[in-house]
Amino acid sequence: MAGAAGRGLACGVRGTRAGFADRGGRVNPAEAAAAVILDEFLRVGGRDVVLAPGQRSAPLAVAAAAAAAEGDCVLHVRIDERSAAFLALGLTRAGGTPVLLMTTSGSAVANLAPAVWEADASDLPLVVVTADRPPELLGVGANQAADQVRVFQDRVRWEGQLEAPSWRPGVVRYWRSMASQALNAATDAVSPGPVHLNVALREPLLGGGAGDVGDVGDAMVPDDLGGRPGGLPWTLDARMTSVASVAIDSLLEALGRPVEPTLGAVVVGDLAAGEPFASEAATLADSLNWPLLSEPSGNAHDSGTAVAHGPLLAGVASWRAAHQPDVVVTVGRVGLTRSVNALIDAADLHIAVDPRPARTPLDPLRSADLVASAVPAPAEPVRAADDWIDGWLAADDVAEEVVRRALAAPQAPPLSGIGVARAVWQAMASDELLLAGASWPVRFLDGYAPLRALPPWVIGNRGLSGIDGLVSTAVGAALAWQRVDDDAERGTAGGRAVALLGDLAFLHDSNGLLVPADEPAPRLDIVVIDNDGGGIFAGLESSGGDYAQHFERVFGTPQGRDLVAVAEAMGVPATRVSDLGGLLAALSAQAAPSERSTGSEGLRVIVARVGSRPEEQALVAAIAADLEAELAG
Ligand SMILES: Cc1ncc(C[n+]2csc(CCOP(=O)(O)OP(=O)(O)O)c2C)c(N)n1
Repeated sequence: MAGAAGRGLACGVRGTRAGFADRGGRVNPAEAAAAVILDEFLRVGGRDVVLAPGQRSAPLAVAAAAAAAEGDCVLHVRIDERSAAFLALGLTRAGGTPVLLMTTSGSAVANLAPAVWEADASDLPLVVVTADRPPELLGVGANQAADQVRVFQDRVRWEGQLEAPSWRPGVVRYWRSMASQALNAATDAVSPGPVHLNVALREPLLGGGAGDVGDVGDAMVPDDLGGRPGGLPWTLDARMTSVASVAIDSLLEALGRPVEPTLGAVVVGDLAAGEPFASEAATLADSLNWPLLSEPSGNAHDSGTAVAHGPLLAGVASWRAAHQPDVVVTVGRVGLTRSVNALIDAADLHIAVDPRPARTPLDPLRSADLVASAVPAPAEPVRAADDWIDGWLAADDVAEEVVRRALAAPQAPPLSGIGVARAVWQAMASDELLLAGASWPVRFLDGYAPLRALPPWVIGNRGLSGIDGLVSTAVGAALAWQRVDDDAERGTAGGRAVALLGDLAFLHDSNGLLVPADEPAPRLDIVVIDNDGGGIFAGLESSGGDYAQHFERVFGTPQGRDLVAVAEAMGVPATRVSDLGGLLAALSAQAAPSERSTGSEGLRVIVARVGSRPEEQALVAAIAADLEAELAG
């Protein structure tokens, strides 16, 4: 349910007469409709508005700029719609509130698709408002006119077509209701996610004059353009669901299993920020003596049974066979590594916890015996004997030692992707935010980062694991994070953000570095693991045998660019480091910008020039081989 925030526009809509007084009592209905949409957004606690410029969307742009000038919203303007959309995604991912994303018509709208897809897969309340041509201009070759109806298909939870605003009785109620429906669908208690309001806009788009610009008479337009009193949204959706947790012994009974000490494990995957699942999963594992394996963005650590190197241990087939859990409880979206997938698949019983009751269950291996909406509560009779968890924890210590040894070995490159991921993880404070990029970066954190008592909060675009839009997502997430109040689920917040990206991901979204001078400035370090190309493919089937001859051209795709120069061309300071000392110095040198800094001040790129992709792959293989030998010995 959208919270009754009791806020709204200070100008423009509430106290409309004052807001539009300088128009001689005449109000352009397109401007009024835009202000009403924005007002409803603020009434549900929305704050950030992301805008890409255009002419057809002028009423939306003018309304947002006026509201931002009054301090009613925070406006972010970007020229590239794909980047703008990922910026909005990052803002809502780290900030937890809906974000309004507004563009002009035509191909601009198509550029939003990647972020809308990710928002769909990650259940994030991205509120897309697109300007459209009125019906008479569609299908006749009019300029910048495309069919925008159902452009996002089933990837949005709700879509509405707002008819071109004109003054007629009841029209304000219609605008408010449409905006309210969109916002309620985006923030739905059961199935939140992206929504699309497509707004036909007819000329004149701004100002007074002829055409549809009408008189503001009492009969037509009430003083506040018809908003609910007390700053409430037009329709408050109170259809809450509270999901009760069922104890693990009851679930075992329901599945016809004995209630007795059970060898189990808890695997935590990606979860939307702020959900209580991470701490509940940790409590379950702790109480049952079950190992706790958390993917980076699962953020579950707070258990004496937490295991840092689960993917490495599960990758040693002989060890896994001897330590295979009978029951695995997965929480959220799991599936980052093949080895942990194998562990889940081989369990007798798989209980999958999916916080999204209205959607197809998160069960990537189709192995779940039971799907639950809440993490099961622990039950004492199910608790495993100490030697079960002791075996896992002892092996985890061995794995940590093996990783350290491999990184320090003379044949290891002076700087490796694994070394960079570990150093970043260990250098960060608990009030900081870490965006783990797709491909190797997130997997290096998953398999190789050690346990930490007070780790940073980790996010990633794990809905679709795209390497697109990651710079923009990080910028948005940093901006939201830096003003999140302390939150029990995330520890403290408010500190610096760091993004850990591969070089191709960085280049893919280099437009995200364009933060104009007047825009809110993120405190963000982007650490690029520069192995010149797609490293992860080196470990897959595509690199070997007959496939090897074309590997570099069609998989590795080295771009051979100077990434420091790329960043600097975008106005972002950058440094290159080639050893661990240099990286740590660069990470600690980050200067906090002043409160009022804007643009790319506070944004920094650290290019970590690591060993070659084959060298990194050799390091991965050496660690696996050494671990296998140690665990066998
Ligand atoms: C939008 C998108 N396009 C393509 C892919 C497929 N893909 C996965 S990893 C990868 C290479 C990434 O290279 P880089 O960012 O340098 O990271 P590294 O593999 O070196 O860790 C590609 C192209 C993807 N995940 N998302």
